Order: sequence, then C-alpha cells, then structure tokens
Amino acid sequence: MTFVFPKNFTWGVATASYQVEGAIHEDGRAPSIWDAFCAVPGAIEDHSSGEVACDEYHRYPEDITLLKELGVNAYRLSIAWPRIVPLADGKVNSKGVEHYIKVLDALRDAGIRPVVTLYHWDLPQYLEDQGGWANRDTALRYGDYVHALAEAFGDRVDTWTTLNEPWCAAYLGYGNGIHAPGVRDYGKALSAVHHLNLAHGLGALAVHDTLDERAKVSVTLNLSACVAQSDSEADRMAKHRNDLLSNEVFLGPMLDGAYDPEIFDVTTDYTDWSFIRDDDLKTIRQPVQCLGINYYSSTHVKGVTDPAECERRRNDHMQAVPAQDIVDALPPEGELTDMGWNQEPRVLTEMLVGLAKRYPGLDLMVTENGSAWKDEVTEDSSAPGGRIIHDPKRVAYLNHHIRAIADAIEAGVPVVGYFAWSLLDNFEWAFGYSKRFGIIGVDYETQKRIWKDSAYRYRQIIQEGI
Ligand code: GCO
Repeated sequence: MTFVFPKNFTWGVATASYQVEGAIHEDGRAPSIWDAFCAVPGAIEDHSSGEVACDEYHRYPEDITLLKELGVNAYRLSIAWPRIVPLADGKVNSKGVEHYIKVLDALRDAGIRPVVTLYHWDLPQYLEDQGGWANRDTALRYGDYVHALAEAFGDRVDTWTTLNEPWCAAYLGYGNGIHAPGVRDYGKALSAVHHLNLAHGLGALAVHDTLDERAKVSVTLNLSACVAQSDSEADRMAKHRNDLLSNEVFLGPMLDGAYDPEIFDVTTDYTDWSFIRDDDLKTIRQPVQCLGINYYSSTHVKGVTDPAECERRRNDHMQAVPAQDIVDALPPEGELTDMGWNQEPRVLTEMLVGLAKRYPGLDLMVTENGSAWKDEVTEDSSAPGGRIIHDPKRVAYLNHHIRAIADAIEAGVPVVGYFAWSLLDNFEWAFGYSKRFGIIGVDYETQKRIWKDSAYRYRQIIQEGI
C-alpha cells in the first residue's frame, strides 16, 4: 500500500554554508575555524578545503532551479557567521547580509520555504582565538549575531534553526578533535556543550524578541541512536551512559529545563561544571516550535565491565564523548555505506515514536538523512547535460528511510517534514570531497551538476508517496 503524506508535509533538501558555498574570501568574509583546520596537515583526508566547494555562493540561482525541478517545497541552508560578523568589533557586514537576502528572495520567488540554520559549525576564527565554544562569551556573541539576522531577514525565513548538531560541534570539535577546531580536552568539550546550549537559548530569544513569538524556532540534534546489544545489566548501562552524554545533555536543558544530575556525577574527572551560571537553564529552555532530527545510522553497544579496561578508556581521546569508559561501540553490521555506517531505518521510527511520547505536541522534522556511496557517471544523451549517475544503493536507502518516517506517522507521530542530505555532493568535513552524499552529483572540475537516480526517485516520492 502506498503511503500518501499529508498535503502540507515539508519536503526539502539540506546543505550547509561551509560545505557548499566556496567564495571564502569574498564580500568581506572572515576566516572560520574550518578554514584554519583545513590548513592543518593531515586534518582533512584528501587535503582539501571549502575554498571552492560547489561554488554555491555564485551558483545559487542555478541550484534553486534544481530545487524547483526536484519539486521540493523547502530548502535547508545555513548562514556563515564569518560573513555576517567578520571582525571582533561585532559590526555587521552589509555585503554578507545582502548576499543571503538575495538567496532568500530567490527562494521565495521560486515558492520554496527557507529553513535556515544559524550555526552549522563555521565559527569565526577570531572567536576561537578567545577560546571558542569553551568560552562563555561565544554564546553571547552568537545571541548578538542572531539578533542582527532576525532584524535583517525578518519574515523571509520560514524556520529559524538555532544550531545544527551541537553534539558534533562540542565533541568532535573539542573532544576527539577530528573536527575544527581540533581540540582534545574533555573538560572543554563539556563546557562547549553548555555554551552551545546557552547559545541555543539566546538565539531563540533573539528571534522571538526581534520578530514575534510566532516566528518558528527549531534546533537540529543528531541524537545518538544507540541500541543495547543485549538485555544484560552491563549492556543496558552502556546504552544509558551513552544516551546521557550524547542526548540528555541537550534535550534536558533545551526542552526540560535541567541537566540530569547523573551527568555531573559521571563527568567529575573532567569538569566541575562551574561554568553554569544562575539563570542559564532558564535562558536555555525556550519554546521551540519544532525539533529537527538528523538521522543516518544506529550504533550497537555493549558494556565494559573490566576495571582495567575502563581505566584505559577514561582518557582515551579516540572517543569523542567523555565518560564512555563503560561503553563499547560494536562494529557496524550489514551492508555499510561509504562512510562505514550501518543502515537500520527501524531505529529512526523508534526514535521518532519515543520523542513523540516524551514531548507530546512537539512537531518533529527529519532535517537530514542520506547516504554516501561511490558513484559512477554514465554518458546518456537523454539526460540533462548528457550524463547521469545510477545510484541504486542511495535509492534503496532513501526508500527505506522515508518508509520508516511513514511508519512513524502511521503510529501517530507528528513528523512534519523531511530533508534529504544533501542536495549536492559537497565538502564532507574531515573526509573532504572523498564522500558523496548528494542526490545530485557535482563534477568538481567543471562545477556541472549531474542528476542521480536518487534525485528522480525523490521527486517521485514527493509526488506520489511511498
Ligand atoms: C551533519 C552534518 C552534515 C554532514 C552529514 C553527513 O549535520 O552531520 O550536518 O554536514 O555532511 O551529516 O556526515
């Protein structure tokens, strides 16, 4: 039976500024932590950077045409903070603002709703020089930046997403250091967690205060989809510990107004959390109209019980997240994507069902979902540009995961939208251009866009359901 999605369902594709824009020296943009990180030898697998990327900064009109051809009604893009506030003096760069106003207006003219991420990891380097997310001041600066955006963009934005995946920004950035700024310090990672939470609250406040309480605010989390390998006490404890540090550290303050005290108990080796100030939790918990979820794969875990092994793991920065000494992530199983990730769409359904139970009435939106595969280009004179990419595995992944969302909706979960990651192949962070997530391919030599079967399939699902 075909599942037909509700008429007003949001169908979109997502990108992020540093991954697609390029033009890093244009119109007064300042360096971001990713520019600096890419210059560190060995940081990026293929030694590349976002200097050119998909040249989206210049090619957005052409890419908006692609959006129309895909038949999506929304586009999730992010704003590059270093374009808006390039200097430590905090002044707004009108050229940066004007660029995004042109993009937002072009989207409106195309009938496509902009779902705007205000922070997708490209922190201005001058803020990192003062300690980055481990420094409270960064959250305050973020509040000012969002205030400026709310004033400048006004009603051009459909949904204001404060942060994308603070888990990655905090733990990959400051925990195991595989993302910018490349710091390996669990104490700093936890203080980054808190300051990102604070930034979320200040950003939400800035939007609601500047515009109107009805302005739609959301935040996008990549909640860890963790499955205990068995029902044993140790395995259940491992899942619990993982969920505490990966999920509860964000959900608790943002949506419930508190950190679970157990978080403090299990992180005493790394911090005393004295960076939490009076009223922070009040600031962090703001009304959100929608919760964004990014889902790619699941992780199965088992418990570690040997004390010597726990001790060894305690300061093992191979793990992004601190206090994972009792958590052993098992090797993924089944057919793995080019990222080495498993495919377990039912876990997405379960996560959505669980969230709907916990937060009744809160709209949920899958703001990223997709898969990387090794693609091959085929000459085909009937295809646009004479080339096409047949990507049956990406098509299958898309089918299974959109079906998983349909299952959640059938179970009564208010999932209001889906965004495929990504519109285009792009700069995949520490992997550079070696991983391709696009439903439209990019020939980086010529910047030509190449349709993949998955793009055609997505268009069909949007029209017909699944
Ligand atoms: C993410 C990121 C994306 C990645 C994608 C694939 O939010 O993790 O938003 O930028 O490219 O997840 O790894």
